[in-house]
Amino acid sequence: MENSVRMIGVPVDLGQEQRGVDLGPGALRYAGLAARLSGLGYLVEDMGNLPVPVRDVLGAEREQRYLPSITAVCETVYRAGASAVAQGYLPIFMGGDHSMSVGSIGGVTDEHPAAVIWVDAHADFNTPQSTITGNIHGMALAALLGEGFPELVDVGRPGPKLHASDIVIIGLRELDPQERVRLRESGIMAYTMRDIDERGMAAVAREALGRLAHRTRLHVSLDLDGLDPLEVPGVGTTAPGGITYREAQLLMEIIADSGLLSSMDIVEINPILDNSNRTAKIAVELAASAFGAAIL
Ligand code: B3U
Ligand code: MN
Ligand code: MN
Repeated sequence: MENSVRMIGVPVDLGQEQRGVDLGPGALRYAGLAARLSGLGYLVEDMGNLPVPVRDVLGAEREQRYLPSITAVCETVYRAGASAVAQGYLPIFMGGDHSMSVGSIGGVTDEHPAAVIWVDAHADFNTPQSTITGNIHGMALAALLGEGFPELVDVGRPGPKLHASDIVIIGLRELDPQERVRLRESGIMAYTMRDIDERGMAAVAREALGRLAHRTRLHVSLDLDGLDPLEVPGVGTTAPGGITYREAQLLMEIIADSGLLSSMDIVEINPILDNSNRTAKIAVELAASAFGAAIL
């Protein structure tokens, strides 16, 4: 793939209730993301943060779960992603919460389709009807498939951005009741923690890539809550029994071997809940592995 990386900060915290996720881009910068990737031989450009409204001044939107602002942010993210790809960069979107992926994945598929590996404890497959919390970060994947708020479905270009067959979820362990039914009916392949426990991450990762082999570009959407909260305490919605650091490393290394990685999201890091920026440091190591940092 290309040899130039563009870091794009998206300090959005409007898709969920915890404060602090907006500090994710800074945490990744302080953890040395740019230096780590340039050490691997990439040309790294940090374009700074995209403008995101501060929730404290959005009182009037609270009832709407900040849908207008999230939509506007995702439109901006979409354009940044589409132009990064058009200019030959591999974009890394630094969240912020997972709602920003409506823009990032929309944008990177503006010209060419891509497959998506969605690493997450959750499926983010709710609609406004199925959600219990009302949080829009729990609806991001559904919106990318054309379901839910029309404003989100139509970010960047009208309609769905992905087919069910373009997606695999890895690390799944928490679903809302109606979300479970929706996910089953969608045909999306999801590897749960049980699959990883029974079969091992190597088998899961290879099978996942095999299912996505009809695409020549791969976007990795890394929600840090897919990992075990004992290893990454700095996330807002923790779910016990997650992917270990070693399993996550192996997944990223197998992704690197595919040579298909074309873009990445790193989302849901909450430095306020973290322990000395540990979660962002782990995310930097995982990104480095995905971008080809093998030991030998
Ligand atoms: N499914 C729940 C919980 C959740 C989704 N994404 C995260 N948490 N991080 C919801 O709110 O839709
Ligand atoms: Mn998520
Ligand atoms: Mn999650």
